[in-house]
Amino acid sequence: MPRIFVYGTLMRGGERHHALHGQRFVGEALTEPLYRIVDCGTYPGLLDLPAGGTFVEGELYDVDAPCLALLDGVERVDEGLYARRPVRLQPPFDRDAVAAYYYLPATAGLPDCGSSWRRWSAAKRT
Ligand code: PCA
Repeated sequence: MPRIFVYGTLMRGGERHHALHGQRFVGEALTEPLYRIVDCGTYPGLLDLPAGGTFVEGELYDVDAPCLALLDGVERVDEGLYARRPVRLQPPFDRDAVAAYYYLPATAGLPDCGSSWRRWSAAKRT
């Protein structure tokens, strides 16, 4: 079963969490400090930043094939909005093959969310 790291609207309490209905929640997870998340408006975008990124907080799920296809649709993979690619997590998940949705469009000028979309978006609402 593919294992997916979600860091934005797919997390519990997020607007698109329903797309993970019935899938197995594995646990909360942190990436290695190789990434950045930016605020794309109403959702975050994950970027690769090998030379000085931060860790990102998220959740892990084991998903079945129909769910994976649904997630690719929700994240508009075929339109080039996100790409599902391997992501590196901290222990105890560092040996697992895990994928995440990376944001593909240009991100110049988009605010940096730090390590947590949940905290960032909560602060925006207040
Ligand atoms: N949904 C996906 C990628 C960004 C977003 O808002 C996720 O939660 O991981």
